[in-house]
Amino acid sequence: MSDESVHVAMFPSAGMGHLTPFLRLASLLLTHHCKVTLITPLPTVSHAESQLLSHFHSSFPQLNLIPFHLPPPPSPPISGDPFFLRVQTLRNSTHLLPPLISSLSPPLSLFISDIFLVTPCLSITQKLSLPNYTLFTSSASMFSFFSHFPTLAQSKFDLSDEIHIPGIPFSPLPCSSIPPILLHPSVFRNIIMEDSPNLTKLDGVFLNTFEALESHSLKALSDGKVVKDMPPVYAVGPFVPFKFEAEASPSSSPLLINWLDEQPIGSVVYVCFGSRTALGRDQMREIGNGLMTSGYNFLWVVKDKIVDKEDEEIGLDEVLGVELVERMKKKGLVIKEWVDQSEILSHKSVGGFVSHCGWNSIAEAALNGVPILAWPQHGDQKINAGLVEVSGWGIWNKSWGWGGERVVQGEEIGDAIKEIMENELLKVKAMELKEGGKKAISVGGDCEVTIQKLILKWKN
Ligand code: BUP
Repeated sequence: MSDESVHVAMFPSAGMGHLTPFLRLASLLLTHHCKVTLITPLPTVSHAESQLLSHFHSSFPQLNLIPFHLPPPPSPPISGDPFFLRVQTLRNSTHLLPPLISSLSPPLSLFISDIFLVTPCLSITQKLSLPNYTLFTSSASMFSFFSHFPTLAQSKFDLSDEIHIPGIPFSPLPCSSIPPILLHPSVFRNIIMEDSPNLTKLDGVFLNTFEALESHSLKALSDGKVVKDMPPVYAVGPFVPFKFEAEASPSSSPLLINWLDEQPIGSVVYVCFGSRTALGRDQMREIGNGLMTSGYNFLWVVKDKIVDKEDEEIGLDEVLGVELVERMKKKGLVIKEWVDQSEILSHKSVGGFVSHCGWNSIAEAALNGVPILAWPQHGDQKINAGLVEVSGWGIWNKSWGWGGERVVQGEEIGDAIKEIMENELLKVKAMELKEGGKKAISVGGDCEVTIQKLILKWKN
């Protein structure tokens, strides 16, 4: 029976990289008998988001889903990226929240907002005397970076310098690891400069991470070594897919899973660059060549456009060329639609993951003990790649640069794939992390203890 004395409102921003961890945290709170109200920005930017939302609602009919109908984006558009535009529209629209949340019953106990919405949400929750937490959707290392960035920005660093960021275990790091979008005036630079100083006004920060993966950063954050007066940081990961999440994806179809079932244990390379990264076609063709020269069987998720709605009309032959598509049929599956990545990473035949290092992907790989070939493309991904490298369960070839900086050739890609598939040390470390992750989410583990303590606190 639901104990509704704790009522949590959750407000995610745009994209699967944000919605997925929000829904996984919501499922954790629902299974601990909290009442959860999900404020749902509509229309969603991608089809994947609307499908996931609908599956989530059917998995948890007790969820209170409040549609948050958005006004049109600012004109002229401040960015060409529809996900960035959405974040800005959300930030401009938080004044619409009070009528939606102040009449909820029972009254809200707390509000969890997306990390990109900190300042505008605080301005509302402070007026309503409502505790405000945030879910940071990347690593604890990246959270350290986010928290420290305004100090760094004032220091007028030189791009050839190394920078020291407290809380990052592989600090000092080269300036080339700073998300390029933060090096010049941009929507996100403005957001981080405005929001980071306000983190201390929050009641707490949730992270999809765990001790065995990020003990260094978690300790530095809690000890106030990154920012003085940091609110409590709660490591409640690695998040697990909610029940029935798989049904939102065609990969639950027997075809893909049957194919994986037929492959030897640990023999398949899985390749995916996340929900909003479309590589150049030249680069994709080199990846195809690299997969073929690696000699391993593979499962590759191809994306040609940032937003899935625009990807639907374009066929694989057009993106990769008929000849390559034909050649690859002998060694693998190439898919140009949404798959259930968690299900794939948990399959026994998958032995390596070529990843852009979006944090959800990295946390899913850690939970399943899959070694990583890190190939960061933009944003937080070099910082996450650094963490993968320093933790010893993956490799990162820094000369490949950011996505699009140069076309990495098939031969180099093939060699790197062989290394992740054959290096025993990576496998051992990946299995250790898997154990650490399983322990964190087991009965009586860190995640459960933290959530239970919080629920007690919220009840009082
Ligand atoms: Br594509 C794809 N199936 O086909 P990240 C992605 N995912 O389940 P991103 C699928 O989307 P940000 C697919 O498992 C992960 O949970 C994947 O999040 C899932 O990267 C999520 O890894 C992708 O954080 O978001 O999409 O680039 O930019 O916010 O990191």
